[in-house]
Amino acid sequence: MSVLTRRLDPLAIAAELDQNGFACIENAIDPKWIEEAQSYVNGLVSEKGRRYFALTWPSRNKGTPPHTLGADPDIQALMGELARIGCPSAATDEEIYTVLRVVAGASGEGKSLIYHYDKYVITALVPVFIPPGPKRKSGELLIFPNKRRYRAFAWLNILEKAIVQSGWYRRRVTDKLPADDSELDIKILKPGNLYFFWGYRTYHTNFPVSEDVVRATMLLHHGDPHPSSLLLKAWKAHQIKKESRILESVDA
Ligand SMILES: O=C(O)CCC(=O)C(=O)O
Ligand SMILES: [Fe+2]
Repeated sequence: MSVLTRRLDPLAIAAELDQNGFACIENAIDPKWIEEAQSYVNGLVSEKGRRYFALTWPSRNKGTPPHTLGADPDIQALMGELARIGCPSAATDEEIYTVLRVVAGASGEGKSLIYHYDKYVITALVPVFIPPGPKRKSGELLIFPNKRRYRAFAWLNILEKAIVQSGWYRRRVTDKLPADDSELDIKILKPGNLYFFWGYRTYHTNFPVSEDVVRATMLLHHGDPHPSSLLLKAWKAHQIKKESRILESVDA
């Protein structure tokens, strides 16, 4: 059985992302999965202590909720479609990149307001624990949707990110945040819902999380607009071909 409660239409989601920069699919995640993911995270928190941690590729641990999610064929197909619609030239042959992000305790403070663009075309966000709480203190997601286009060159992306993800730039953005929430695109998330945004194009971050609560999200990223190994891959394929030709001629 799929982790998704129903079939989702990638074209409709992509259209919404182009228009509004964000999509919320209500009750898209099987409640049973949420329950299992919550007890999985609780286990991790009691094992690691109340601090910030992020597990990369948690989906590779078989028998865990992150694996069930990452290995779900419907989710894989949806992520592939969305990545191709968002950026037709992006590489989508890689395994979906997953992160389980847990913010708990005082160390979460330093991990907030770190504005960034994701490396991949599409970001899917699956909330596991979302604390209720005071405004701008419960890890709310803040987005500046579809702020940039795909950059034609990887080096341009690197250069741009070096600027807009630098300490002074981030501090400036924070200093200039309007006090009025209605002037900002703040997303209040809810476990059970599934959220999407164009991660590569959307400048985004999280507000701090007060010390006494736990916030946990599963992130899925897919579609590499700058597959660095494209040239390398082509060269390798060429080498293999050349080699087989050599072998053929030796055999002959
Ligand atoms: O946990 C979240 O709400 C988003 C985190 C994020 O942007 C990321 O891990 O790339
Ligand atoms: Fe992100």
